[in-house]
Amino acid sequence: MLTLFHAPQSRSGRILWLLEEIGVDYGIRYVDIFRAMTLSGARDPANPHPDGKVPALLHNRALVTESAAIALYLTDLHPEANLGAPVGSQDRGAYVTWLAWTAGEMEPAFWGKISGAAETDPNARARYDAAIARLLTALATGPYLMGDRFTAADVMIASAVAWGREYVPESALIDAWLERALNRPANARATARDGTPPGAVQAA
Ligand SMILES: N[C@@H](CCC(=O)N[C@@H](CS)C(=O)NCC(=O)O)C(=O)O
Repeated sequence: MLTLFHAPQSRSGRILWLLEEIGVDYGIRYVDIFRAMTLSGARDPANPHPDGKVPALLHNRALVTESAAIALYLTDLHPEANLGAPVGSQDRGAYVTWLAWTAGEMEPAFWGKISGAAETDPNARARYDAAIARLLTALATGPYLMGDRFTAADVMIASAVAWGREYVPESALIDAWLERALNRPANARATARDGTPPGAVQAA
């Protein structure tokens, strides 16, 4: 049994999308989180994540946290979905590299841009420029990050880029890739299950 601990409009949305892509049975436990950008919400005692964050995935009694680790865990668990790359396959190196890159390089690089550090700190600027260059280089071959095949790397990175689109340079390549990825039926199903954060104004 797979259970995703999820908070609406947060990083766990990308795992919701991935679970829909895989097409496996899963349950969602909606939990509250502290939201630093709006100073709202609070750590939820029902959330087993050791830091009170999302995503957290419970597979039977095994707890997995960190988006990249969860993506790897799920695509290894369900190789038939062809969204990852099995150990020993030709694509494995590139696949684990993309997943580790999202957490180790892309997110810190984007936060450097969002916080303004990239405007004043040459190291933050270089890290951001390198992240954008790596994305554009992959998409110049495309149509997906790993070539012809849509993978969980596209889920992870497209969801982050879509969230922070204004912090990523204008690019027809990026826009076309985002459209291809975000228009997938599994993303629509995930969006429908995403939910509304507590206290948010509901659309009329
Ligand atoms: N590196 C973690 C980051 C998780 C994270 O920061 N999640 C945010 C939601 S977008 C959260 O749960 N924040 C609650 C808190 O900071 O207490 C991952 O990718 O899984």
